[in-house]
Amino acid sequence: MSSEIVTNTGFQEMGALLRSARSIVVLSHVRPDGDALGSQLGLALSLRSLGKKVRVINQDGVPDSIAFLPGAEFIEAPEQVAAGNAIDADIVVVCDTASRKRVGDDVAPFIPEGVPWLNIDHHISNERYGDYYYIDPVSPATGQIIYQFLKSQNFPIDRDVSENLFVAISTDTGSFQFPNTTAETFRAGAALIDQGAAVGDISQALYENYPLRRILLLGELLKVLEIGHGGQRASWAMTLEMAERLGIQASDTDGLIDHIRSIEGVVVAAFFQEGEDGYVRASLRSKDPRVDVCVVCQKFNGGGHKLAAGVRLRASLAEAQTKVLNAIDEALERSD
Ligand SMILES: [Mn+2]
Repeated sequence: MSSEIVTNTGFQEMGALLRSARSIVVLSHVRPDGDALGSQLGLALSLRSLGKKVRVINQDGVPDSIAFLPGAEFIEAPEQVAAGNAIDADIVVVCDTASRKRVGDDVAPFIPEGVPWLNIDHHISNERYGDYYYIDPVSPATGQIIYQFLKSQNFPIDRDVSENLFVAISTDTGSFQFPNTTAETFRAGAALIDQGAAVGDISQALYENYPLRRILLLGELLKVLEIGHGGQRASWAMTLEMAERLGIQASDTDGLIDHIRSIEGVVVAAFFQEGEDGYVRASLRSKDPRVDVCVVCQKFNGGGHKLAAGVRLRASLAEAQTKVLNAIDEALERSD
């Protein structure tokens, strides 16, 4: 797979589109993470400073873990939009969202027809939807693309914009550690700190403020840890029973997979989560670019990045584990 920027536009044209718009809707994906909401809000607050009317909508609202993001109160869940506050927009911007469908079935009905879409993302599996798309799969975070875009257009980057974009980049790079982190990422981080992002406070809010239930879940997961493929594969699964007993919320599990990715000798880590909806969600991480977990997930209609991908399977937990773990083992086999 190529690692070139995939686009039918460029920062100049994107800047012109947004400058000429009066009213703008900014979206991202369901179950938003730090990069999704940080990118949405960073862009939206900058556009608001330019005098634009901006709506920020997310199907699942703001998870507690990132509710500290400046401007989080502007994010509307579909219920709020439905409460008689119809959307008028000249353009729709979608951040960090690999397919149109991941915007969410509850958001889609509120998006006005016949309005151009601008899709800004870094997922290699992005479906290139929208009238305009700018996909940079080398960028470790959509927040880094948004930063570069705002800077190129001299759009305002104040303290609130900086903090949102810093969170976006920090969370998608494992705090500037994952292999997708480049000198460009540190330059963007440094510039955002210059503009007012408080790195110590942000890092504490992100990484030293977990609810106790998350740590208790970690204890349960350690008991069901499975190592396979000669020590190259690690996996664990959260059952519905565990989630209910501990009161686990969607964002509580973000990043837990890093514990098993960090094991010596492990190349691929997998985290299975049994859902109430009859689906099993699998998150995969790879430490070796020759073992592409995006390709593994695409087998089951998921996607993401080479080293971090996910998929939802309609199956029992045991079935999902068998299917995905076999596919991982095949990928590991091919790389030997
Ligand atoms: Mn992202």
